[in-house]
Amino acid sequence: MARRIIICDGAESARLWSRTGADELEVLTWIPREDESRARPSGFKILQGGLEEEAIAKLEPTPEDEYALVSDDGPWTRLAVREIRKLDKGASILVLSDSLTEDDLPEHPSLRRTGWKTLIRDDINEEFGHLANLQRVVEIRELLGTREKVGILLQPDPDPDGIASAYALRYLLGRKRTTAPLMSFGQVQRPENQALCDAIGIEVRVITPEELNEFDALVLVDVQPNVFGDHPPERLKQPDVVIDHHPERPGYSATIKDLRVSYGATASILTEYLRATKTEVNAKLATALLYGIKSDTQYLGRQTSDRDMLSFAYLHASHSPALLRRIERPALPIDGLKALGRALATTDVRDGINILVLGRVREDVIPQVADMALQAEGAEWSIAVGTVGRNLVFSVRNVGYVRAAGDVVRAVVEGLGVGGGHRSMAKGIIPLKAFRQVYGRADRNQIRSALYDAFVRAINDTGDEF
Ligand SMILES: [Mn+2]
Repeated sequence: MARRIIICDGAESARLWSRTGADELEVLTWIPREDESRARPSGFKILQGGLEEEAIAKLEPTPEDEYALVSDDGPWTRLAVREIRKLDKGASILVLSDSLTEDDLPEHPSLRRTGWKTLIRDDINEEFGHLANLQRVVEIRELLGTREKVGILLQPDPDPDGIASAYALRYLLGRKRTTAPLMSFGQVQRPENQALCDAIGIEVRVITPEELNEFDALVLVDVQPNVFGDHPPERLKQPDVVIDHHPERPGYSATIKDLRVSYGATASILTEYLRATKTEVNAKLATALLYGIKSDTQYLGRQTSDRDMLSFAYLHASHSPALLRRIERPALPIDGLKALGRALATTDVRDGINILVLGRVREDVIPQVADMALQAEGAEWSIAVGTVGRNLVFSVRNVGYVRAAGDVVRAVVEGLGVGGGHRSMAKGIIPLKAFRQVYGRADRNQIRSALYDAFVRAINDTGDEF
């Protein structure tokens, strides 16, 4: 178990530390000032031998241990950092001081300064949390710093969480698309995901497994090698870095693995990296990460941890609402708007159901119309239907306190097509051919009345008779 080695400069700081309630993993030491040798603060031991490498070595620190230096004295603190570094060049060090500024402190990559007020326990845990993230970033930067070309690999058909996280990692590494491209074995497909790339200016390169060998380092983000099948390309079995929130999978070894299964999104991990390193987060980056968390947690719904909430709140302060809107509501094509106009002309809410039949439209128009149709007065369900290629495609929304949309859509398409979804959002596809076989025609009126009847049946079916 990693310990926290606390070294206090004088009795006063040690007393304050002990008064706020020390943690059992903490090794409490202090160095008396003049005339203080008999004023032992409770729970603290004198660091025998003073502020020196040998004295600290007697505490038998391991590389996992973290340090806190409590002092308002610049020379004392600089000396302490120097002696600790002799023992462990990469040690994590937290400096607690109100009067020292960053300029008073020595250069050390894994060092953070915070004020006395963080001696209140929740804050100090938070600070150590930042410190652990900082240490992780230092390790990643060290590992990848000398590599010329770093490939950042996402799952095939990358999702917003993966795309935003990879983009943030590249930013954190201070690299450009030429030296750290975002890559996938498959294209970005869903319109919202493409909208994210367009709005932020992110390019995801589609590559073949052979092309992995062109890179001097390989980083997997929001994904682990098993996603690429039971026999992934050899290069994938030894990535340099894996950052993910999915359960750990066997069959590969990575130099650095940061897997946080309790997190709802990888974007929350990257947000913590950015915070810990005090990296400035611009509006584009904040918006991308915010959208990544939002979409992976279904707007902070299921599988959301406190960590996701904190990151979301942090990003919210600097994101761009206009940019987020552009991603979530991609521009409607003019003929889509005309189709919407025709459908709206005959809109009618019956039994809480609002069905809009759009005719032939671009597929991404359909979910946007379904979102809007739910706003009709009295509507508990909205269904937007369009013809795409040889299929009827429909998006379904509900107000949330009724039967789950996914279940309803599965019942509606049973024996006809495919469909599914979540509590309040779902999608279905019925081939026109199958529709005609059952209902004869596939004109607007027929589509509307057939779907209306099918939805009324499915919504009111509680499943009890089975
Ligand atoms: Mn994810």
